[in-house]
Amino acid sequence: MIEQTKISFEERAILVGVCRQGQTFEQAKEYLDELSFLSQTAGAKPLRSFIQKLDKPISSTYVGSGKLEEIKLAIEENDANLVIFDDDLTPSQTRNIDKALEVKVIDRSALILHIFSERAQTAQAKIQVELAQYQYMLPRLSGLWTHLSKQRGGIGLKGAGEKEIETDRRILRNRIAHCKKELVKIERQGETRRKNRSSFVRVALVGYTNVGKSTLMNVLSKSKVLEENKLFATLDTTVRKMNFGRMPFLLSDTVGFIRKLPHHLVESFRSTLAEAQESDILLHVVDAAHPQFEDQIKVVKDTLDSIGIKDKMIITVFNKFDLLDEDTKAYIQRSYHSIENMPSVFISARTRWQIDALRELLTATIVQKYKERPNQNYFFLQDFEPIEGYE
Ligand SMILES: Nc1nc2c(ncn2[C@@H]2O[C@H](COP(=O)(O)OP(=O)(O)OP(=O)(O)O)[C@@H](O)[C@H]2O)c(=O)[nH]1
Ligand SMILES: [Mg+2]
Repeated sequence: MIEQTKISFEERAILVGVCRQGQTFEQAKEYLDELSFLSQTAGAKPLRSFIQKLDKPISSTYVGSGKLEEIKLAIEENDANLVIFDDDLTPSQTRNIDKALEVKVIDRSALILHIFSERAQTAQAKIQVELAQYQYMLPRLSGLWTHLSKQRGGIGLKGAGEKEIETDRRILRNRIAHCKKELVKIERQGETRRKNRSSFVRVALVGYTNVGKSTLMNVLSKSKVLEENKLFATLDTTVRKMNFGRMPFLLSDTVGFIRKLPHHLVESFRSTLAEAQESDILLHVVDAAHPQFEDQIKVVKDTLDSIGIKDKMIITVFNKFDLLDEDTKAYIQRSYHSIENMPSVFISARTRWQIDALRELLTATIVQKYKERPNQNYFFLQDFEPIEGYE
């Protein structure tokens, strides 16, 4: 029965968010644009958006009853069959909204988990997502039962009692334990692989989703990892051994971040992010053409912090400069010349503009990192020409 809760995403969706105290309406609108992009990535068609100005979401129904009526009307007018809320809903909110709207209701976390589950390729990513999904479902089981009894026309399910819910809870707990065990096995292999690489300086690309990390990986390494105008194109870490001149190092591309990333997902992706954790240098890629890029920088920093990635050498790479006018370029270059005393570069991975400047800075930083290593004789650094002849 637990499998039945999967959502099919050929849907016509209405989006709902709250503009909180301290937020501008413009910000709330951009957040909802992101939710719209997420729902399209999931395969749904966003038709209308609703934002209500509130100090914080209402505990019983997230938005007020008047707004719910408006939404109900919009559902009828647009023949919508899905409503997506921009925040996590409590089980009782889900139940109440469900009753009022009589269509499928999901929250932002469920949407992100769905996208991750569709995109996961490797055994590790699949189990990581599965684990996060079960953890998400566990406290929400009673709400899910109400959903299911409706979806199936109620036959044989109406009045599902605590007993059935308890059985499901037990099943979920068993599955969670099983996933965790499987992950430990896979992670052990990963650890060995990473240890074998430890003689090289390691560089990891990190950043908000869709900023151009994979595109930059392809430009720098001449490899071909998936780059797409979709959120969360990359879920698995790719590592490439590279040479700038005769100097070897490892470059890795990994999963992007987003605001309000479900915390279970962050937890279960910890091992995927180990590559970033153990790297010597982070290239923090920023989409300079995104209206909320400052917010995104903060989300990335906070997420890195929350998984214990601190005190790293970070080069901030402001990407997509080809999309900016001259004034904005000058403003960003002036304002972000360095961040916390660490350098920034301004590039376009698409047009290759200033890629050489990035290589130059990266080369110097890698050389420095090799030199800092105790008791290591890096012969290739002796007569290393930082720029000429790199591959
Ligand atoms: N205009 C412009 N577009 C770019 C640039 N770099 C990347 N893009 C586009 O941005 C989109 C996202 O690129 P990706 O490289 O997949 O981004 P990512 O950060 O790896 O995204 P996820 O893996 O989804 O987190 C693609 O459509 C790229 O073509 C750039 O310098 N300029
Ligand atoms: Mg990517």
